[in-house]
Amino acid sequence: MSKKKDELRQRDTIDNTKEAPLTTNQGLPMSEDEFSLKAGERGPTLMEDFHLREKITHFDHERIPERVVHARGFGVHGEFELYESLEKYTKAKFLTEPGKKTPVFTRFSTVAGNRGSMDIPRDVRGFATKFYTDEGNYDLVANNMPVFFMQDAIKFPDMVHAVKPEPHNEIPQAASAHNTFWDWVATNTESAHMVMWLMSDRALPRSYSMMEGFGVNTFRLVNAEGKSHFVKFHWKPLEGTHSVLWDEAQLINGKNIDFNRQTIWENIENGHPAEFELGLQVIPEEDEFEMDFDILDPTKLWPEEDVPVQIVGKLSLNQNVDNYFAETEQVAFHPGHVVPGIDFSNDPLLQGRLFSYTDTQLIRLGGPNFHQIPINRPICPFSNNQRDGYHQSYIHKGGTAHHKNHMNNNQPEPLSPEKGGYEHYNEKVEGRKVRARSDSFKDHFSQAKMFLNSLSDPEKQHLYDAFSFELGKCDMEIRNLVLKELINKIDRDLAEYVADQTGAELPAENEESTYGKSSPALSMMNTDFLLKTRTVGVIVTPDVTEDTLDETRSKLEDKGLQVKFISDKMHKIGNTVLDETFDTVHSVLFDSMIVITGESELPAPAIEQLEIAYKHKKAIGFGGNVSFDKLSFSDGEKGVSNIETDLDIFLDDVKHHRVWDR
Ligand code: HDE
Repeated sequence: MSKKKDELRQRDTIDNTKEAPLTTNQGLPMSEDEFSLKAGERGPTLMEDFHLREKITHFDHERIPERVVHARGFGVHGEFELYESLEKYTKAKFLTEPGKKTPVFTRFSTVAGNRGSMDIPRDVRGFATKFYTDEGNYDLVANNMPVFFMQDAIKFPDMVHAVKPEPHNEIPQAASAHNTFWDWVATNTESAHMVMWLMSDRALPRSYSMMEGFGVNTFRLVNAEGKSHFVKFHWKPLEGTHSVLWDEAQLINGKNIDFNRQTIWENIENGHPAEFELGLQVIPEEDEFEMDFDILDPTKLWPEEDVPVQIVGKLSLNQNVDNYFAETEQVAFHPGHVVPGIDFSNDPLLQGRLFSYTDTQLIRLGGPNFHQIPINRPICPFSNNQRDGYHQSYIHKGGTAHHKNHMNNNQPEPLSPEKGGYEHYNEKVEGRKVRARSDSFKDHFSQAKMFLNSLSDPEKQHLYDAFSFELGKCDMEIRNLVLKELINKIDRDLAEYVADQTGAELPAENEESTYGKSSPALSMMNTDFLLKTRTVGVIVTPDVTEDTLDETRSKLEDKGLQVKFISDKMHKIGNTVLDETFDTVHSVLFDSMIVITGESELPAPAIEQLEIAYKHKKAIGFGGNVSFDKLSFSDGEKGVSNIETDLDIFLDDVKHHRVWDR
């Protein structure tokens, strides 16, 4: 983290780890903080007890409204480093000085669930980053899916009402609702492409550092000469893009509701930053109409094979917050927080977003001065004539608060574009006022089909099963509606499968999209694979030796794996106390499992957990005298290897995330 940011945070820190007297909020040291002031030891409490009143009143007001969407989030500090100058596209300073490091704060989130909900529901993930640039804060408010449910912001409240728990009984929590969501989807088929992403494994990220980020909306980059390019922003995770299985997600949510946030927290504490590269897809303004879809349509992605992603810099999230509420909860993002050289397109979803974010902060953070909260403050100087309001924390000196002025030499003074003042892109716009949508937005199914065409077999099967699961929760009327209006118009095979699985009616006519294109970049099989940050649970019986434990740990940790020893109790073997028991963890919480025994037999929970790891296609290693008698698999099967003789094979299986062809 840059020095500047540290200094800024320093100013607003109360360090409770240091010795200090306990005071009231007015600074009055108190001699007592356990007993309220009473008339006699057994008597009534006195109204004059200002300390009690202050403490309880503050407590009563400790909660603020959670975000209406993206309520459950997890924030991390870091920095962004630019690889090479992008001056041919933009004049944004943080994107034109090679090697320039900009402090950032990123908040990952789920969308539908409330603040206390689980980490791995089937849901979209938010990926919002605030860049504290020298020219003001720039926010890249992204998701882990490149498209959205609708083409026009006016539909957002309807969609959110439909996707959140149903209004009469508040079921289901965190995931997309049943009847209401699918009713909305079937009656608003522009959602078809996004729904394919939501039913895919992308909705179940293994880790926040193993998912892509997409700015979704089309933005504009403007260079010093005033030339404009349309742009889509991407984050590419260095650890690759990987997901858990649906069955696994459901078990993880029960065993550790904080799975994703704990993973990133612990990785950072262990010195493994979450790393992503920033990518840009750029289309010159004059090529606006060259694609077979409208590039302003947020339900369409730009296939990476047609418009390559240029990698331009690296995001390294390397520092956990000091305080969740002060930082993660109070951070306020807005796609309208831009810097010179970054501008907007007429994407009708983006246009609505530009209104919504400030509006929501006013209610959530309680007034117009939320930009003064330390996590939201620019680190460059800022000044204007805005004054007063709730929670004003600056003391503005001087006798004027108006522009233009003579009294204060016209300060603060707007800067010309040449000197760095923001200038809106001089786009020519004309038209009649209409409530309508361009015909170029009318194709709802081609890219939904392209997404399906691009998946590997296991990914496709997971998507088929996800549709069947989700529609299986709906009334028959809704299942039939979704099959008829949506699925049958994307893919007949998918429609047949879901109809068969859910007992719904298969539409008589095949109306599937005939779009034949595929985009290999959309399959997670074509992503990067890294061993770093992968975890292994090592089941041991109490009769293994300390030497075996030491040797196993060091050879696995040497390769970057994170190791936990598990047994029926946290046995002390030599000087080593085992890390976990079959109750405190489960194989669903690890990427891979190893089992090592002495002469004793495997206990029942070990067998259960190994069977589940096997079912979830995880790499399984073994050592010592393990007997496979009570297991349904054995030595020699794919993804089951002896770590004493074939460690490299085991590690390769772990690195490749799953043994799909087992
Ligand atoms: Fe948001 N969105 N959004 N959104 N969004 C919010 O702002 C909204 C959309 C995204 O970690 C809210 O501060 C509208 C697309 C993220 O704090 C709210 C529309 C994308 C976050 C809001 C969209 C996003 C939000 C709720 C359609 C992907 C979490 C709390 C017109 C690019 C930011 C808040 C954080 C949060 C409105 C669509 C991403 C209500 C009206 C598309 C990552 O202002």
